[in-house]
Amino acid sequence: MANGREESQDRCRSEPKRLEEHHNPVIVVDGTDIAELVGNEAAFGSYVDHKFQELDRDGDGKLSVEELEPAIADIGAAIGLPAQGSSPDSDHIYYEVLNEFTHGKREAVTKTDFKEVLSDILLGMAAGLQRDPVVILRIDGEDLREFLFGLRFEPEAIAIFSEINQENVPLRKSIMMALERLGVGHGMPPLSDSWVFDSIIQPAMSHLPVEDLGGAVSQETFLTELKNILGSVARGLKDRPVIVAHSENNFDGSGINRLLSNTFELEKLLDMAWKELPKKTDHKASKEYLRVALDGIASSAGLPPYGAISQVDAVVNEALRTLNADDGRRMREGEFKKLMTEILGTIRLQLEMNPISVSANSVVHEPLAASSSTLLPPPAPAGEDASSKPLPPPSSKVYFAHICMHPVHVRMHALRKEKMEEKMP
Ligand SMILES: [Ca+2]
Repeated sequence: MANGREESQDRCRSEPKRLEEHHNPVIVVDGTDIAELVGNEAAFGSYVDHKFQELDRDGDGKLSVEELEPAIADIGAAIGLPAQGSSPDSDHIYYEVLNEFTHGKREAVTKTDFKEVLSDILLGMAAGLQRDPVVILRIDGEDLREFLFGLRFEPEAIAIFSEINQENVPLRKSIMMALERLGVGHGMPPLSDSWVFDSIIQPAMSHLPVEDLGGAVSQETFLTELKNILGSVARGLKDRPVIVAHSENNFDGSGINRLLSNTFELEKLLDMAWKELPKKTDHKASKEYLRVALDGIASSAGLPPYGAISQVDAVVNEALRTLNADDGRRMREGEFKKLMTEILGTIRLQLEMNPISVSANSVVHEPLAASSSTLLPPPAPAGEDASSKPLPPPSSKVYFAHICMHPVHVRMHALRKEKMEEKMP
């Protein structure tokens, strides 16, 4: 058991262990502001009025599919999707969002519908952010300098070197490999971002020969060069700080645990899930639909939607296989509920033994000139002392990591279900 935990921590060892210990200004985006806006009847009403008027270009009191386009594009931008038409995966989400507005009919939308769907989308985002807040970090070289001149540097650098050295790599490549092993926890911005790479990393490495001549680098040269380059990266970051949106998702079975210990909620969810399954005249449903049913209650069980995180998918698949849930037979309601509970229990056990941790860092580029056109209110700093230096409000990219894991339509559907449940006696 302990072994599994260690492995999973090891996988994200380059991530900050305790973000609050960073002395850089930190903002936590947890969806509170969005939820407050939507929850404030008057404010949200006038917000919708204004937005609707802006979108209804021909002034007929309805939004045609064409007039909805800018709103859909805004939502796409707010959740960090690439522009429409650039990828089939994201276009699918655009399509889903449009369908939410038009109820799949591609007809003009009234203000009431518009308000309802917009509120669902925003609350869906808020719920996702509340569950997994995004932390906005300002990386300005201070943490990197602290790492460089602190006690951690030498042992960590030597450990990295011995790992790299097994492959006998030359100087430039070994430095690149070392930089890739350092993360936000060391005060390094994500190298995968092309702006960071071109503007911060490349200039710091410019004194190294472009072509790696000679053979494997010695430990001494490696340590000296790494120190030089990190010092130079820290200076670069001081002049051009990088804003990073950091999010972490832990799947450790605790969500399933909560659900399983609340028999009332569990029963309600399973009732709903059963009702939605297609059945034959004998009132039996095929086991093929177990996966769909499971996906439907995923958010209530603290699980990502199926297909979002492969490690979690593997755990789910294994649970279904172990319980013969994919034998294609048909089941009655009682059997369905029993099986679902067993599947959840198996997934919980597996996640408790081997928790899965996923983290994402994305660089926030635009200083939000575009925020006036976006559908989201700008978040405020978390706590007064959290921002000694003013931070630009986070841009659309902030939401990117989330949406990868919780596609907006999945969350909206989960929310709809909650609403339906509330209405139920
Ligand atoms: Ca119109």
